[in-house]
Amino acid sequence: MIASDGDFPYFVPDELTVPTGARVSLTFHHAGEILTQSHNWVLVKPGTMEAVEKAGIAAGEENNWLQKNDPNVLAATPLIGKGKHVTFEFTAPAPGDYPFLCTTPGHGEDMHGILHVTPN
Ligand SMILES: [Cu+2]
Repeated sequence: MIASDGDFPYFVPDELTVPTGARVSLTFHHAGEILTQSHNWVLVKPGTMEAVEKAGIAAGEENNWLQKNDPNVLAATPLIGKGKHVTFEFTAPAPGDYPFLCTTPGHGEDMHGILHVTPN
């Protein structure tokens, strides 16, 4: 379970740990009550957070603030509005530290974290 920090653009928690190869089921909750902006949760390859964010802004909101088939994106939820949940699954990648962020413009600067993938 991961959530936004109420109406603030932060993830709680901002660090997650999973074993490599695991099928991960994660529930993401937009805990805002006032904020009308949507959030998503996007897992990216190390070192590509800014590139994914820029490409997402160019792609626009109609594309979930994500470039279609962006090769740097490993997993992503749809955008969700305040009070909403989304549960999604992805397979944990090779061991390493992977950044995740919200690609709504202006959020990524604060709204990001790290997925630690451990060896089996
Ligand atoms: Cu956000």
